[in-house]
Amino acid sequence: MNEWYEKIKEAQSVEVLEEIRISVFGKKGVLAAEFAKMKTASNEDKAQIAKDLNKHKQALTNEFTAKKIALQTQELKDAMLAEAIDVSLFSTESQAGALHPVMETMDRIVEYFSSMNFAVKTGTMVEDDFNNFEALNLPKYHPARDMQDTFYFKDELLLRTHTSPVQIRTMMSTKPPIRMIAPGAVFRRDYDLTHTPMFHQVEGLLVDEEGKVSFANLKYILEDFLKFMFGDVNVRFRPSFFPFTEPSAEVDISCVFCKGDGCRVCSQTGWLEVLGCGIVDQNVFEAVEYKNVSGYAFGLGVERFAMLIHQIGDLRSLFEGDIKLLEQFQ
Ligand code: 2NL
Repeated sequence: MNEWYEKIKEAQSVEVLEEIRISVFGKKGVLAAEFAKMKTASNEDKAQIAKDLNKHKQALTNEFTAKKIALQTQELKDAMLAEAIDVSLFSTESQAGALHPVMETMDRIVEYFSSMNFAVKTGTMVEDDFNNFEALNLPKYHPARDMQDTFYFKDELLLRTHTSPVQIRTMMSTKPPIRMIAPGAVFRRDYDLTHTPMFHQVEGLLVDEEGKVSFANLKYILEDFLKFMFGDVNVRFRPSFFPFTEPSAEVDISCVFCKGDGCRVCSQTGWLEVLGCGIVDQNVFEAVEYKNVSGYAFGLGVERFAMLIHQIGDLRSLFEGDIKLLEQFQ
């Protein structure tokens, strides 16, 4: 009998203890076997055997019950530890949004010109023929007005092809001097590797008394602006043509990819075109009935700036809303 006290004491799990219980207290267990021996015992011995066996039965039951409670308590403790949730841990990371690279670039452009005291003005995307074309020295039958290039509604309404109408409307409603930029979405019927039907522009306009505004003023501010945007780059002005400025120039920066050595992006020239600008054509001032003034203006494509700043190869990837692209700009 005594060995069973040891076995109960040393049981390592509830299952092992259960096997012991069956071996001791079960129908075919040791206690049953011992009690069975009473049948063949003499009458004098019977009482003593029964007394001893009942003492063991009681003692083993006490041992068993105590051990079972101890083992169950321990197993519950182990399970709780193993499955525990540490409420002091940080939760799994949630996805934070971020500004789209085009908007971030636009904000930086606005930041520069705001610091130079340019007012920021916006208008509507649906415009009319006068403000989008006529006032900008783009008369009827000018090729830029072609149905192929412009989204037209009925009644001479259209989607603005540049943000210049914001500047025309400002001049129509405000006396000079003017110092403003017009950031916003513009629309052209164009879709390929380097063109999307909607893109963003920032146009600038400065108007003051006749003789007060020079090409040198324009060169200074654009050079300073481009260094603010692209860092330590070289800047050059090339003669060009726009209907609304005379003289006009296109502005290049030294290639941000090859630093001017020549590569695929700059077509081996070492230069990247980033801006158009010029001295405001007198025909524009006539259209808005401004007299005895001079001014400069410029225009740029924000997507192109964003691509050069972030080294993005394909313009269209800016518009696909692919989370894998956007995640890189957190
Ligand atoms: C370009 C060129 C340019 C302008 C925009 C302008 C506006 C008024 C009067 C005169 Cl109200 N000019 N805007 C002038 C020169 C160039 O943009 O390449 N844009 C992407």
